[in-house]
Amino acid sequence: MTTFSTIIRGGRVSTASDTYHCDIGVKDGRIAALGDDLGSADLVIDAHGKWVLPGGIDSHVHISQPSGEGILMADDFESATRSAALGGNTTVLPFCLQESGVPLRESVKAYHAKAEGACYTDVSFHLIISDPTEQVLGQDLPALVGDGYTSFKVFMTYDGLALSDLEMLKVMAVARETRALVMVHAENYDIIRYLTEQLEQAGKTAPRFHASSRPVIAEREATYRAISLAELSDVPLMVVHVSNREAMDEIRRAQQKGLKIFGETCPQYLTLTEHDLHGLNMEGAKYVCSPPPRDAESQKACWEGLQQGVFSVFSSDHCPFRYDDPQGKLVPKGRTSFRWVPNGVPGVGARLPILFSEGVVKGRIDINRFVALTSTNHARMYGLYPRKGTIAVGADADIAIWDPLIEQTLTHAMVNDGSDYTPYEGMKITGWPVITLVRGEIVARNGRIEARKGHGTYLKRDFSQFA
Ligand code: DUC
Ligand code: ZN
Ligand code: ZN
Repeated sequence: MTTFSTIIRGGRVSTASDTYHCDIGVKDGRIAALGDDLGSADLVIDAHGKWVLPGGIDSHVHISQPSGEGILMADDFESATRSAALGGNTTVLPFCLQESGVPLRESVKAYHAKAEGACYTDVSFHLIISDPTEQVLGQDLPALVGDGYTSFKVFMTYDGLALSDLEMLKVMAVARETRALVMVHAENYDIIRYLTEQLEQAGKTAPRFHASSRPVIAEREATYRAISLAELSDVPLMVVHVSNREAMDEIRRAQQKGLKIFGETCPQYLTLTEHDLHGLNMEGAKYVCSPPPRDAESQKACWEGLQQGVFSVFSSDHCPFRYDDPQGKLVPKGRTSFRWVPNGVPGVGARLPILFSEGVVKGRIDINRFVALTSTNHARMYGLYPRKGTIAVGADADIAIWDPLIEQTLTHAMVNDGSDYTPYEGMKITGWPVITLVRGEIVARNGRIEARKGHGTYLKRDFSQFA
């Protein structure tokens, strides 16, 4: 009888703090030993010349989320977690949206039904609170936090989603009471509404005007306001998808004051600019997301935020709509104005290779920061550590084995999600995750899925380490 089900032999192992050469012995889905000469196993994976890293945790993805009349999100749980696994991820955290007129618990149940038996990676849900009624604040939310839904997102913009400051304060009070973590989409709703009206009246309705309707000042102001509300409420806050220096500086200032304010940025803010929305005809719709990609100086700022620790997590904000599809980016109303183009870009499969190639290979960040930004800090932030997010005895054997030398040109086929494009098409990428193991089982190898659909399980989460 062998001691381990799997041994990963000869790789260079990195965590958020250390790098060392060792073998990894896996048993019952967990890391059972780290060392040399671990003996025999049913399966030995040769990792010489490879990096062996904690599997990616993408704590900001949207999957099968109701997105408005006539619009269909491009990914279900199968296709999204397929792409995630191919891109080196082992856990993803999508959002369960509180739907209008539906009891929150019912929305959660329905969302579980969509995920059940469909996933290749592990999953856990954040909630989106769109209507903080007395019932939600007093009963449903505290009960759901107790059941392991320990983080929720609030929006400061969008019809049907935006909360007033008063409502945000009430949600934060529940977070304070229950130790939940609040995530915020920070853009000033009225600035966007005002500018959208002005642009439309001037006939400026093409996708590129999406960026003009959501300037940096709208993001900066809302970021400052959200931080102020969190300070008043004495709760930690995660400002998601930060796109520019001014918003980042608000977060940095709060951190320097000692507040528990955290920031996230995403691949689109490192690699795209407003110029990408200027494509011919409707091509710019492919890049419509919020906040919008900005300019080269904003990209530089986002890199600094990653290097200096202002941003603790790097997520994809995977929010996929097909391009050439009347239920996607080319929804008929979207041709009449940018305001109706579904917001979001796919990225769950491309996030890690982009940061590895542009960050680690190009010397902007070291491998330990890469691991922290893509895995460990997500686990700490969202109550999954130390089961997830590191390579240590006792942790789940969630591991991505990277070939650091492969040079490829990114195509949509490589990320293989449910959309019909990637906004990162044509990028030169060095390094790729060649094997992804979820709880010790090979889920993806060399661009193919090997596990059965349904290997991924639901994770009930603990509290954030910061709440
Ligand atoms: N916010 C997100 O987090 N994702 C996509 C669209 C949006 O506004
Ligand atoms: Zn958002
Ligand atoms: Zn998002």
